[in-house]
Amino acid sequence: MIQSICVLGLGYVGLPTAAMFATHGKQVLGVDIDQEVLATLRAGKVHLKEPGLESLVKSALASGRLTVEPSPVCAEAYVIAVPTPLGASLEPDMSYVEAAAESLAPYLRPGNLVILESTSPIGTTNRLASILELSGLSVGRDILLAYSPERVLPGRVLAELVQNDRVIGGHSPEAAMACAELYRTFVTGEILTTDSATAEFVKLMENTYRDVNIALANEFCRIADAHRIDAHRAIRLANCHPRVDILKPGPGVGGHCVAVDPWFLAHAAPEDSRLIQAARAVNDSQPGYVARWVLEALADLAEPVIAILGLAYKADVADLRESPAVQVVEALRDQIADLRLHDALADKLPNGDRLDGDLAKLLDGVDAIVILTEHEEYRRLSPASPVLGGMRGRRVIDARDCIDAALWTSAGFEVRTLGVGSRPIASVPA
Ligand code: SAJ
Repeated sequence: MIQSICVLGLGYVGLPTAAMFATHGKQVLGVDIDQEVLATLRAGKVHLKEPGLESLVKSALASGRLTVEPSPVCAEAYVIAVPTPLGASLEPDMSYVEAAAESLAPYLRPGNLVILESTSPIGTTNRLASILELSGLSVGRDILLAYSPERVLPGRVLAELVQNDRVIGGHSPEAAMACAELYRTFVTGEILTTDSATAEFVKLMENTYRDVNIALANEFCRIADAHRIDAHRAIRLANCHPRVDILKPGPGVGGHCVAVDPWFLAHAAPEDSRLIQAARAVNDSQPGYVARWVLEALADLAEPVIAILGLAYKADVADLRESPAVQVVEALRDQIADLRLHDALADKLPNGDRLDGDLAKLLDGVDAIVILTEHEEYRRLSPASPVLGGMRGRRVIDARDCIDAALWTSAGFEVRTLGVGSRPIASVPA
């Protein structure tokens, strides 16, 4: 039974995983090269906004079962959970994974289990074997190697880490079994084992499926706009079919997973991934489409004062990484002189500019509200709310179909909803 674990990478996946192992009886060393991350954790804080994470990490640290350091030590198992971003030409950047694997070479001992968690291109786990063998040990004979990707939704990470079924791929069947046994420490979902290449493919399939589905929803939205049909009503009705599950149109696809993972497949098989690449093109063009749609909805206002509500890449997270809402704002900036930005959860922009959290103050004198991310605070906003009292105009432009248009209309607001019968005018600059 493995008792000591070293987790490399204390980000959105590595930190919850390290704390989960530590609070389930394992002795865990969390390793991160970012001194600020280590200092934050040692101060009993966490650098990520995830419900429940701070208290889980604090209890893991207080128990002494979780410690954090800048470099690994000898352990029975190693979990690599470092970033796998895209390079400048949309190629997978595996440098963090390779560096993490190289850093293990001095510490590996016979009987060790090495687990890759980072979402990676097909074949990565097998390629890691040659890096790990720089230790002089043989993968398969001396050490075991497996792939165990996460399937957790930001905002529900701790619950989903435990409850979700997990796919684990082994460099060898023995490695898959050993890895499955280790994750049964806290996973109550089913653990499904296979080979590493299949598990790598499965992970990429899951997020690519979502990206293609969202692209379809976004195209349906554009067609509905052109034909003055309510796309959301049509999608709800189509989803009544027992085998149809169309997702929601919006300003685009953000985050570091769904917008990234399809490129791992496209890079591996450029000639066999035309649909995948076309879906990426649709989703990447959606912020521009939505910006034109917003401008069309404001075309009758001279010198409008506009409030943007929601900058995070999705609802109820504070993460602005690759946010389509931020891209829409960038597209609007040179068309709207007075653009005020608010996010219910994030307190600063990617460039570090601080955001004013006082919504009432921000809305004072505003002609129109544009909702780009459907945080709960906005979904629950009543048209009678006093924070709206200082507005100069009564227009709400809802890019997420997240408010009750009938309720707001009856309260004297003019509501425009993306996908409900209005099409961007072609003359507006792209
Ligand atoms: N989106 C739509 N319409 C939809 C659903 C999503 O426009 O109907 C947009 C969102 O606004 C967002 C983007 O797509 O911009 C992606 O959101 P998502 O909820 O589909 O997925 P993510 O990006 O939160 O993916 C996360 C990832 N996990 C982590 O970041 C730790 C991913 O690896 C997981 O597989 C995924 O959650 C999941 O659903 O499990």
